[in-house]
Amino acid sequence: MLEEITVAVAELKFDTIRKLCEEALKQGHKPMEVVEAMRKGMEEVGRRYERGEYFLPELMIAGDTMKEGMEVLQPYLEKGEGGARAKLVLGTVQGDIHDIGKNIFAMLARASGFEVIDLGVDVPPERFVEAVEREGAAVLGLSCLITPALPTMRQTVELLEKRGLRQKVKVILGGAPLTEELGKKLGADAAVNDAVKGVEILKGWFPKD
Ligand code: B12
Repeated sequence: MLEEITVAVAELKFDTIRKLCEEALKQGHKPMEVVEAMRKGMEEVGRRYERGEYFLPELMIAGDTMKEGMEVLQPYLEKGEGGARAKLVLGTVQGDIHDIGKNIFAMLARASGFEVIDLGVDVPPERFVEAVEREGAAVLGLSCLITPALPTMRQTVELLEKRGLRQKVKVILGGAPLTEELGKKLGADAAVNDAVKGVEILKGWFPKD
């Protein structure tokens, strides 16, 4: 079933994804297993794009297909613990408009009791820093999927430092190209390519009292 979902995303089967996700949940698969199956399909879409078999329109249909599937899963992912552990400002960095992974992380963080202020996509460093200051956020989460936009993550951290806010806020980076090592180079406290791991890190930073 999960494999079928991966193939459906890779083959851009927008019309069947909803049914497949519902079926997988009925069969007892966890919502995050279904998300992961779709994410694998997206990886295959990326490979086909690199090989010149898919073009921009196919990337767009793939994005819509995964969003359609996420609509089925959203209510299950949002079922949460309630209460607020900490405030998190989140967004996709300037130069990048990918938001599916960011939105998944936002849902999971909310379900774990974090208040998420989502600034959307293509967010310049200045807007992130302003929001952290205005909201008194304890965490800044930055998402990035394309390598040319990675330096903006570093610039955002540097601007936090300049404004004297870096000590007050934990910075977590996420997105397919991120590794722990790269995260360190970019000046973050953590970097992951998996939303579940990201939320585990947040919970470690802000345990429930
Ligand atoms: C769908 C897609 C699109 C859609 C995006 C739709 C949308 N609303 O997001 C559209 C069509 C808009 C698009 C556009 C482009 N894309 Co595109 N796209 C993809 C594709 C196929 C899937 C991305 C995706 O959603 N994956 C599924 C999600 C669930 O995975 P994820 O994002 O990694 O998120 C997970 C984790 O990383 C984590 N996470 C994510 N963010 C955060 C944040 C935090 C704080 C935390 C803790 C965790 C976390 O949680 C998620 C769940 O575990 C990828 C292929 C790939 N291999 O990723 C290419 C890909 C990312 N795109 C690529 C490119 C080149 C482009 C374009 C430049 C194409 C063009 N010529 O115009 C443009 C970019 C425009 C721009 N300025 O941003 C390249 C990037 C190459 C690179 N290394 O730079 C890729 C890798 C394809 C490829 N193999 O070449 N794309």
